[in-house]
Amino acid sequence: MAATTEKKVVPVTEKSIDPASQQMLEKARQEGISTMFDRADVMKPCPIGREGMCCKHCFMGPCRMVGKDKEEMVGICGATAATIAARGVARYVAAGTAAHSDHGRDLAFTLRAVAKGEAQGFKIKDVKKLVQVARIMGINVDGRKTEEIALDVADEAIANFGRQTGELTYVRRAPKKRQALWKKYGITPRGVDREVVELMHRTGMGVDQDPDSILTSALKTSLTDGWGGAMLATDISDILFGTPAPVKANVNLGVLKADEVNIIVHGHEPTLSMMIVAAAEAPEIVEHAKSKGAKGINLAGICCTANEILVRQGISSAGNFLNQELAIISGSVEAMIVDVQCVAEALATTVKKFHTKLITTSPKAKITGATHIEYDEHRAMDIAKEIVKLAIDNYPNRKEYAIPQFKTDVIVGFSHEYIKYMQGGTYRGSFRPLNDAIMDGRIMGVVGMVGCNNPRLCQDKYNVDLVKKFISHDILVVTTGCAAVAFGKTGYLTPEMMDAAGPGLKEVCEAIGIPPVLHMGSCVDNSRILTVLTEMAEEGGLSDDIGGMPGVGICAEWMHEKALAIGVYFAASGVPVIFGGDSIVEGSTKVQKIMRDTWFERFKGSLEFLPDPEQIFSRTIELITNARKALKLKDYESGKFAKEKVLLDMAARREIEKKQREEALAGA
Ligand code: CUV
Ligand code: SF4
Repeated sequence: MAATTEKKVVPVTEKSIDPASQQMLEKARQEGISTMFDRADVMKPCPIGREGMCCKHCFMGPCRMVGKDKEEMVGICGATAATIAARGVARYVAAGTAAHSDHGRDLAFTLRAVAKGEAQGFKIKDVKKLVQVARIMGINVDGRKTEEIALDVADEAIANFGRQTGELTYVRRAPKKRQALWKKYGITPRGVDREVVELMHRTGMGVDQDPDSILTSALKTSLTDGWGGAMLATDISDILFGTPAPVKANVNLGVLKADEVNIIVHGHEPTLSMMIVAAAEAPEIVEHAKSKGAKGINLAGICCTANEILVRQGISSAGNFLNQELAIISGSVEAMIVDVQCVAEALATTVKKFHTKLITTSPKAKITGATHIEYDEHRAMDIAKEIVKLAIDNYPNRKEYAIPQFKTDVIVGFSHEYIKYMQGGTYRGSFRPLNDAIMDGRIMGVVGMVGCNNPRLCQDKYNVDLVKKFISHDILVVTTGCAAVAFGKTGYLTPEMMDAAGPGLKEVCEAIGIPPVLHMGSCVDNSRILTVLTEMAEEGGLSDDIGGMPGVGICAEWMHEKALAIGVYFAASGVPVIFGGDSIVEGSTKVQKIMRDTWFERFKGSLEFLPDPEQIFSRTIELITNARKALKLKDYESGKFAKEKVLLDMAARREIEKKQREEALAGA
């Protein structure tokens, strides 16, 4: 009977909590277009690989550990389940580190070209940041030209990749205690390339075969991401394109426009997209768009290319990872321009049903069926204009389209510099107010919520469920990447959302005028969170190291290997980290214990996997409570605190008002 063979279709409401996504997914299904959402139901994950129990590091295998006794099993070479699971994690970390670091390396070369006057259309936008970075690097700045300093900074940055001995430059930025701990356990990183290559070597057939040793090496390599490639990417992007400060923008598919040429930039790098922003504003280009019957050019982003231009220029974001196919399915996108990372190959098939042009631009990332227009920083502006023109010329080809009418207001762009500034201004900016608020229990702790969408989980649901609970428990949330966009779509990135926060957090948000959830940028900008934690440690009153802070890192809907590299470098830096979804080391309790318990004993940072948001929440509260206890901070008890606080607030406010009146009278 036909009915039994028909696959049960999962309702769109179980696929995403985002009404725009639901609407586009409905459209896709009606038009018979396949998406990641639906393919996730058809393509069941390999259960062996999913729990870290498949090894394919040599051709005697692949060897699979299955069944009840898998932890007692060995591969043909004798590799244990624990070794296999640890090697799996390590290779994820190597690949993730490579991705962020290659991105950072390209930016360093761009800075070099700019310093030498060879990069068309680029200039150094934030000289103050350049000087600040140069000082950290130990580069002389006195009486020197901007370009000279920039060239030295670029060369020092580039040296971090190929460095064979010594230390990564930014190791010195970490709290002293952290540096000592890294030394003690032998994980002070050398150069990025060296650590990635070594980790690939170690995890090959017949090399490092002690799970603890393999995982220690993964910690070391991940540090070249957080304190290397990613941190350099953040700093150099700030130097070239400006350090973010709060800016208003819109988020979600509703940012696409009916009567304008819609161009989407997608991927991770800011360089070409920044140039496209400029190209789309050039008078002759705008004129050209009008000559084709469009009212103008509308630029929007997806994934972290979006975050880069969102936090710096207020360019709208059309959404996060799972929105990429949906934007095209709206039928309203003239061109989608992609660079590197998180670009689904499926786009090449999806665009065939529409007029959309898919344009690849990185020499590292080509997709069969896409138009390749290669980016070259020496001719960046010319290339940007060529691409925008191509999109404009495609506007008359637009047929039927349906733009979901959902978009939200957001305030984004909380760089660590701005977070410091907002707590006291240019001269008195410090982390004192934040530390004080944590010490006296107005803020219970800080949680970093980062990472992707994953079609195996209902889009945005896990992140949003958690953020709601955190802020109502007076936990300040800092966020990046696709998680940040999820919070944007649901309204959490507006100051008005302070009403959903607990009384203590609300008071702090009110005093400074900030949302309870701070969008700090793209995935490489997770390095900003490391800087914030370091400054909090140096400010005093809490822990004198990143380790021991009442803070937790959460990656609830992750999918990319980069996310795992981030999780591991946070652990190595002293932050307990929780990942959502299934555990990639489910098959080995030994490896789970090393990553959760042994790492915590050594580094006060850890990585664990919890599938259920409820569990993630209660574990987070437990970790923060334990940290507060160890620091002997005032008890935080939600509820009791809330009541006390309200009374106190009323009395305190009356007291302040009385004082103000008296002062005013005295002055008059
Ligand atoms: Ni990296 S967060 S899907 S784009 S890595 Fe890509 Fe930023 Fe995840 Fe999102
Ligand atoms: Fe099997 Fe060992 Fe080869 Fe892995 S390295 S595939 S466990 S023989």
